[in-house]
Amino acid sequence: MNFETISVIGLGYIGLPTAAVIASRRKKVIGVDINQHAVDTINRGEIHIVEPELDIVVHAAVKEGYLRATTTPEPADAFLIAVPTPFKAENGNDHVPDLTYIKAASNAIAPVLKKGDLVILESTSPVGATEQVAAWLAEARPDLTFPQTHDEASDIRIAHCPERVLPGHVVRELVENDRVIGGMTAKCSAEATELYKIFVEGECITTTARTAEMAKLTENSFRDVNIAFANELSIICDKIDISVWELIRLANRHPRVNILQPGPGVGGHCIAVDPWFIVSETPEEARLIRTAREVNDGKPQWVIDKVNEAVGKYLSENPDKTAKDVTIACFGLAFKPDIDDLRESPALKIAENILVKHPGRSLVVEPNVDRLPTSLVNHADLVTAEVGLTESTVAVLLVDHRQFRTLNVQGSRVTMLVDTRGIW
Ligand code: SAJ
Repeated sequence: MNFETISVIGLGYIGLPTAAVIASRRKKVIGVDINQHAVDTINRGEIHIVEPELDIVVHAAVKEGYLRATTTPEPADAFLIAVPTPFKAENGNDHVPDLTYIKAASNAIAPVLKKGDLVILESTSPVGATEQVAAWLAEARPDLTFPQTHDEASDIRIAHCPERVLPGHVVRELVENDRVIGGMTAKCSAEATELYKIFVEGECITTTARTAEMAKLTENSFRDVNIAFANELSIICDKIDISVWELIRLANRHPRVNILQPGPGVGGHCIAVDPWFIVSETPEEARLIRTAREVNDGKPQWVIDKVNEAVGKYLSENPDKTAKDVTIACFGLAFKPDIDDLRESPALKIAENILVKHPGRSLVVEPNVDRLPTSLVNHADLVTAEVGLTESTVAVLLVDHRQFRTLNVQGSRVTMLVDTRGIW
């Protein structure tokens, strides 16, 4: 199969880097997004998201004429769908996968599909979503045949190939990581493999669409369960007065033990979401996966309680003071170190909860943003790390950004410390 033109639907954190990397291999790429601002930005050779090295790749691809963005799908030989899959509340279940964006993307490309085209679903999806895409496309295009009815002889090939790249390392991981390729038929897998071979240096391993869907959910659930283990340990150790950081360092000396790091909770749009797709499908069986989600989702409140305890302790040791005299500084708002992404961030949630209610002075240190989010703008001042340390009574470390690792906290005037990352 010769892929002359490849279309990427959804130009976000995954779609845009994928489109740009394919274009860098001198393939014509048409990026499609409903966001006119994103489309205009990309067509100027600029980017609307933060990801190292991406600006250079997009700029070159647009300048050399291989990448173009538009709001309306155009004919292509292959379509990669990379749109969000959040969850929604439905019939008393708060975490049902929401396929609205995938359905909209399927309906948008259906009119331009032609015999011989390949459609790939990259969005993280509940098991069965690829078959659902095939059903939506077949409904919209009764003049074409699809794998669910015509097997290897179908006009259109369909596969699921989940993205697995780590934010902050996307451009490298897109090329280097292995890909799981789940075609609805063997031919679908083979053609999808050919497409990924254009830019993937890792291995392309084929399986069924359903197994590929489950593989992605499994990877993120595995990480969530392991982080929950670390977070639970941190709560246990706090109660029995043991340093969890030292404990994990020691336990990890065992050749078959590798405990992850506790923190203020699990953020981002993947690890805190995807395990629910398994729980939602098999609620009776997915007991450990559900509990891990609950442990990690409960951690921010535990940190908030710790901060309130620290303030209470300071006030009881200083009876002449009131809460108004206490300055609280939160260090970090992002969902993980060294990025500017505040979406689904436990650090932001904790900072909002503490600082919005605090009657005294509130400070935020976040070296990766130049202004506070609207939820905090009237409640706190964005300051440098030095100001945060010199002027606070209670310092709360929420994200282990590299700038915070070298701060001289012991030599500062901070009276109370709440360190959720163990770097101070
Ligand atoms: N975290 C901890 N302790 C740890 C590791 C992480 O508290 O030891 C927290 C982070 O601070 C953050 C959250 O977990 O709040 C998630 O961060 P992450 O770096 O583990 O993962 P993401 O969400 O940035 O990316 C994950 C990756 N999945 C796996 O590592 C299995 C990535 O490869 C996926 O492509 C991505 O999800 C995705 O898009 O699904």
